[in-house]
Amino acid sequence: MPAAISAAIPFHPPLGLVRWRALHASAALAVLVAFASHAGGARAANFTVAFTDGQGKPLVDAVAMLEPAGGKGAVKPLADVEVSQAKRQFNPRITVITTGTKVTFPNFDTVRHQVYSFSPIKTFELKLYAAGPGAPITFDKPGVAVLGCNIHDTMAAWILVTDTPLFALSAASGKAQIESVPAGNYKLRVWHAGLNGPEPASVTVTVGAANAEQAVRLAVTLEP
Ligand SMILES: [Cu+2]
Repeated sequence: MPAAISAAIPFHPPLGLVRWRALHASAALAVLVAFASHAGGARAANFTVAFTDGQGKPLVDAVAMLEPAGGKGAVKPLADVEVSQAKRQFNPRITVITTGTKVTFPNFDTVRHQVYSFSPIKTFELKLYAAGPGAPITFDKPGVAVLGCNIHDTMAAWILVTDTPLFALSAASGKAQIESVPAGNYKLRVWHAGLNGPEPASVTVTVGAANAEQAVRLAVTLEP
């Protein structure tokens, strides 16, 4: 193995690169060589989306996703994802996972819950259960699953299943930072639980070697 390749490995491996390595070992090697040939190091940058709502205020819990313009590849499932119930609420209320991820629904309340989803990407109902780990559910299709509880009508949560490992959820600042994005052209998709109707149209963005920020305003007026 040439020295340049092993020298490139200590750089933060972009998530997309890890995926590529799993899929096409030879292709990933070629990418690593290309990275090593650039004096500045790995060509990856942080891509931040600054979300605002209909009033122009920072929008929390919005999701930014980058899909390679050349088409989607396979993604690895995430590990140890939980949507718990505590104080008769789901926590977290918004969860983003990659396709194939198993999610458990532990109950930390003394009351029993009955978690369900009628969403087309995953329809399920967990039988009434008391404190405990709950059964894992595998989310094997991309899209949005809306969760509810048959006992407590006010409980609601959303699981967004995506085919790209390049995603981020916005903080209270409205900013969603996707880290270590390999340089290239991407389709930027956005989502928020408070949006009515279909997902907003995607836009094409180019990620280079420098960190970049993109402003996105979503017509969300009410928190979900
Ligand atoms: Cu409940």
